[in-house]
Amino acid sequence: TGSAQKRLGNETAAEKTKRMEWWTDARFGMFIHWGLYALPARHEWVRNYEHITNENYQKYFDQFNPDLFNPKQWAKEAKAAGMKYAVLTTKHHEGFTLFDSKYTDYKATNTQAKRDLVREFVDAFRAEGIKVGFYYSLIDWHHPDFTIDNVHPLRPAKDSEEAYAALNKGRDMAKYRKYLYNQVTELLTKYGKIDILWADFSYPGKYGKGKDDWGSVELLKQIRKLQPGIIVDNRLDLNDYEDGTDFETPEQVGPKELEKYRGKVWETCQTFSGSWGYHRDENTWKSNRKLLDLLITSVANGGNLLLNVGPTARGEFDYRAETALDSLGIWMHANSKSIYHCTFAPSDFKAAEGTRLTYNKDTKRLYVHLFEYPNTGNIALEGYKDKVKYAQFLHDNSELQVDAEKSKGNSLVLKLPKKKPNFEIPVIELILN
Ligand code: H79
Repeated sequence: TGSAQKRLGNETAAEKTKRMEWWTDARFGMFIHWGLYALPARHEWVRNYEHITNENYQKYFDQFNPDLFNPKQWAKEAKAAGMKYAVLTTKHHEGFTLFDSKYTDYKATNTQAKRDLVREFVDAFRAEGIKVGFYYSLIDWHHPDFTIDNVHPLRPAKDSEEAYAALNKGRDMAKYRKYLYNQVTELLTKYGKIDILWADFSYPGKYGKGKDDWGSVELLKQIRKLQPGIIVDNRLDLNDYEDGTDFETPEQVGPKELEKYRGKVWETCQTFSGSWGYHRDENTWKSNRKLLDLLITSVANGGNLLLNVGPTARGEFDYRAETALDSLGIWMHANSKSIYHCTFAPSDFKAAEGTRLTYNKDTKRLYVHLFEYPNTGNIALEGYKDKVKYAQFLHDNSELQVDAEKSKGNSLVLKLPKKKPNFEIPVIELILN
């Protein structure tokens, strides 16, 4: 059967499915990107894009003062939007830690915030019954031992061995590797049960970094040992291992692209406006319809959506994020049964034009999402005729009658009100035989 794939542990496929069950059921989570980059407010990669030195970035550390930080409010808003888990940037590429690490001084505790912000996040979200995840950047543009590579803010203008060697005198990745290992160990020992670790990211190549730079094999073994139930993303560059990491992470891809992931275990992460950190001036905010599309299309292809908020430097969600979350919450309040514990439909159901299907295999319910609302007073569902016991709108359990005259052959024609219900994307719930 070909060459046996490398393995790290001895978990069976069934055990993995069981370990991940809460996560695949949840379908919808909140990503939170918060760090010093909230102050410049022009992208979390600002250090990289503008080639900023440690010295010139220091002003953001000095000025960091999140006087309105209230993670209980964040947790309430996540919950109201229907999100079941949240993943916070404990450290992003800039290297600043929101937690109190004993391995660095470059941490929230030493700013005007004067406290461990990760601790407060964990407590607040757990109190709302939301699972907690830690994003941890493998990349670190602040650490003195992190070697300058082709993604570093201080990279040479032109790639050459000599240029990198000159820049990297005195830098030692073995020391950084130890630092990374120590901080991940802190995160997974000091905050109780952690549900997700979201490591970010690898870019193997001549002037890039991958599993040997991070010590990924040893790191993942430590992660599994400290938190046996944890779910780990696939960005540690361990794809050679059959039982390496847990899920794929298509980032900022469109709904069409998500169809390719059907049958895999995956989560797409998406921003509201393009950047992940708070960006004051971006005017590329996704519409509510687009956000719903991403959520529904994720579930319709068997995946999760991790939707990002970038809180401001004062520690609040800005009004554009709040408005978007509110509107998702209104839809989810009425329609979340088509999301939680759902996946793609059995193959004998074809999605009618303008619809997307999700399916709950335990309740045997099929959900028809009306992306285009028919103005004809009915909808024809080809091939559904003998498979459906009862039809209703999901948001109010109002019956949708069969139009017996129009239902010819295998076609099931349902009568719909001429006027579209007051939801961007109404959902028909079909109770199957
Ligand atoms: O934290 C958020 C982003 O800041 C981070 N991941 C999300 C969750 C992220 N930003 N960009 N990316 C991940 C992908 C970056 C790809 C590129 Fe490249 C960096 C393209 C060019 C520079 C990879 C590295 C390919 C070439 C070098």
